Amino acid sequence: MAETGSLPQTRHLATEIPGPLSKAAIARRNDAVSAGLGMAMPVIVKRAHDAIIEDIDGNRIIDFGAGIGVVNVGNSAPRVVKAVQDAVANFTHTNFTTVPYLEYIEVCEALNRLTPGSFKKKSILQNSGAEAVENAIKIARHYTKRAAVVVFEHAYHGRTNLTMALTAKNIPYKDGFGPFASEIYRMPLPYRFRWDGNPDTIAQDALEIVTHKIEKEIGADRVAAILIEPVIGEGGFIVPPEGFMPGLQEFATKHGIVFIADEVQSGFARTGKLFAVEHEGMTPDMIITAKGIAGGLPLAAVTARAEIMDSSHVGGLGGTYGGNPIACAAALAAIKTIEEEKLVERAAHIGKILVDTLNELKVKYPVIGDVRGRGAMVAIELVKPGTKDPNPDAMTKVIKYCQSKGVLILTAGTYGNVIRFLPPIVITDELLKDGLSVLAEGFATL
Ligand code: PLZ
Repeated sequence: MAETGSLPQTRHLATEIPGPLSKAAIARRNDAVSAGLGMAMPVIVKRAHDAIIEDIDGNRIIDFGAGIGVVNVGNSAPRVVKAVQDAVANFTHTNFTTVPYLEYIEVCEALNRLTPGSFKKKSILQNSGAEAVENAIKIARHYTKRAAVVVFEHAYHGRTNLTMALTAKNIPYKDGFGPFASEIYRMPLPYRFRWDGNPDTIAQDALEIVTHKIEKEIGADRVAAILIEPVIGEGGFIVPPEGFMPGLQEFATKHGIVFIADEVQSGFARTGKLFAVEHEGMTPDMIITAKGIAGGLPLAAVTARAEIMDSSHVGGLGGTYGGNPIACAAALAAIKTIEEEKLVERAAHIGKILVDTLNELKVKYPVIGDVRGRGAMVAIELVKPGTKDPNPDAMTKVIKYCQSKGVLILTAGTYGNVIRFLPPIVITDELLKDGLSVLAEGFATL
């Protein structure tokens, strides 16, 4: 199904960016909407198909962000649009714990089938990644009858009170928003680019530090869960070194700790596997999914071993909208799109183009300190040339240049110096290369 709605998959500048209509609408935005919300790109969207966003001035912008890794199957993916239209005409809401419906059951069946691990699994559905993370911790605590939760440096898990506590970075996520939930313990993360120790033994060394800290500072038998992003997302697309996560899971299993993978950003074909943990052949006890699961509709899930999911009392889990039928229909269509359009393979192909091109740029521009990622989840970290000092100014200049030429690129990183690439996985090679050529121009202007 190569339909692209009615939007040509080419970049086109009709006005300067932002154009006059966007400027006027953004003035209204600033007047009506809380100043606490950021704005990555100053344009107002009119419609979007596949990897092109058209703004209200008629500019066609290349989408390298996919709504922060959400529309992996493309903006307004044809199967998703059709499924939503059909579903909304049948019923809009009953609440699954009032009157159940098949779409919810089928999404859970799909998750239980698609997530790694041949053991019996069960799922619940929620509205957002943060809500799913909250539920994952709730369930793991109830199951283990323990309180402590282990998280890592550079982690991002959401903006609710518990998930702010789980998140590492103060500005902008936590500052002034506390007090935060207790019993959260943060461990060092082996961040290869910034690791002082021996790069050859990084996984083993980090593992020793972390397990020692858990045993001596918390007590392994007090820990309910170890929670980690298999590719650290907002923290800067850091890939934990091979062996670190499997070693952690082994430690967790030995001590009766629930090992949880937060695949909210890395999941659903993004990294060239359906789930990022598959790169190391892992089968986490529990997997949290959201974003890419439903092609742009709000849906999230917790999937885990059946005995963990069944440990809560009846009525202990729930929520008014969790697993909304329209979002579930969208998820079934998104999953079908991933399978039928072979988007897992496609993500690996996109990743190769990205990494090859970015490595060429790295040779030419010493401001690029590191190129890293998995599949179509790739980032570059910008530094002051010849050092590892973060260079957020260069990042801002390059991003602004790209925006002015009609390319939307997102940032990330604890030090605010990472440019991340998360295009819809249906992006054509031509459009991807056009966007990357604009990026190269951006580096040339520095
Ligand atoms: N876990 C790994 O990446 C969301 C945040 C955008 P929600 N990341 C994008 C922003 O600035 O608010 C995310 C994630 C990981 C959890 C979440 C939270 O998912 O759907 O935003 O709640």
